[in-house]
Amino acid sequence: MRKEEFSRVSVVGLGYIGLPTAAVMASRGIEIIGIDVNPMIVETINDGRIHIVEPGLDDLVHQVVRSGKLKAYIVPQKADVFLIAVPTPMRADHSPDLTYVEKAVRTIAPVLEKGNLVVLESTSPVGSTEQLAGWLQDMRPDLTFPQMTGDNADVNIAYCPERVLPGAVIRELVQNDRIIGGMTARCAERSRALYKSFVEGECIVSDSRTAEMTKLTENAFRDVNIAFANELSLICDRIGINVWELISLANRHPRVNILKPGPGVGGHCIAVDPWFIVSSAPEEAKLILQSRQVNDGKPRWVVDKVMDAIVRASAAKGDISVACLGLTFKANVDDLRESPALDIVAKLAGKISAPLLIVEPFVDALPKALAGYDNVMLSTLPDAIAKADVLVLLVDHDQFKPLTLADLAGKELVDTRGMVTARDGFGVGTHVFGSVAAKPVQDLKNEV
Ligand code: SAJ
Repeated sequence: MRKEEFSRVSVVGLGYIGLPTAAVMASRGIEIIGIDVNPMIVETINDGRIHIVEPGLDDLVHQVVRSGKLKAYIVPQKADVFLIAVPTPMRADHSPDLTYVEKAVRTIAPVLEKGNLVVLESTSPVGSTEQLAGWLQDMRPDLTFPQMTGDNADVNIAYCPERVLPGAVIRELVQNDRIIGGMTARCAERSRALYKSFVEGECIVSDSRTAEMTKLTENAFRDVNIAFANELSLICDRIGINVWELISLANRHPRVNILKPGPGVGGHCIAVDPWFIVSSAPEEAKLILQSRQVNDGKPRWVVDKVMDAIVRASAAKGDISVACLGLTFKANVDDLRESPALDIVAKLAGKISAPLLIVEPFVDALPKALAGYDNVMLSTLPDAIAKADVLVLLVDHDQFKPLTLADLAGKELVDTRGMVTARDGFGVGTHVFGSVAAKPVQDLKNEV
């Protein structure tokens, strides 16, 4: 496969995955046509700027737009390859919604030509790549597709799931291994050649259904393991053990590696993808379903703990203020999608009339879910620490890490991430302390 066959690649969907992928490929000298339905996004990118926060992406996009290798459009353009990276959300009943994939297919169908390669990157339920091929067949009866003529098809189709970690996308795009699921051997080989033009990790070939399930499995694995940690945190709270100490000790075993409890699981991936497995095999996916329920139940549990802390603080001090540190779904990103922290703050806002100060270095304004509450306001970290009687640590942003127990003396503390509870070794019980006796943890070097 010669490199010049992919001299022009169209990336459909310029979001958290599409834009970094487009920019990295463009930086390798490939002409990239970015397509997005949002005129604001197209304009921002063509200006050399970005609409999301991702370390290193700003500079890269600026550079490739200036060199002319990346240009964004609203209308589709002809290309050698079409790479689809659009959202695949979940419906209210937890079933997958492929509407955006279908729209992307509708967008590219008119400009598709013999010799093209179409690659789906969006996280999708098993069978979606074949579904995409079926839609293309209906829309372009003049062309042949892999399900019709196998390796002799006019258009090749493959599935290659993204697997980059938000916050480390640029590095992981290049370094991670990729799984490439071709509808036929030729589809897989052509896609492999495409990815090898910018991926330093291995590109491993499989069929499209296995590749789809691989992606879902990776995120379900993480969800199940986080659920184990979250369940432990509930158990430890019940029986008066510091879960952070417990995990750090258990992880000293050479074959144990427990993840971190937290306020719940957020983001558009891990909180969603396991449901795609559950909806494909509801009878069999029992552990995966249970893990989703454990993780989804955690925000409610944290809210109950905060309410208990509020009751204690009010009894001791009368009028009190509450501060919540962090709204995003995890540390050092600006992403609020499926954020348990935001969910917890919104639930608290609906329950209390005391001032609720929010510290979130990655947002400039309160999100919609918190608008309309007079007692909820954005605050700075020093201001929140000075005023709060109840402090809720929800996201372990780097900006919050220097906080010590001494800074928080005299406050009720709900530390959902073990930010100070794990490091400073304080507290019987998992999340709530201040009212319980201190129990030093001697050795937390083996961080969880
Ligand atoms: N979390 C915990 N405890 C942990 C680890 C994570 O509570 O020990 C929480 C986080 O705070 C967050 C959620 O889980 O709310 C997910 O965060 P994450 O960092 O584990 O994962 P994501 O959603 O940012 O990215 C995941 C990654 N998948 C895996 O690690 C298997 C990434 O590689 C995928 O590309 C991404 O999903 C995706 O797009 O599917």
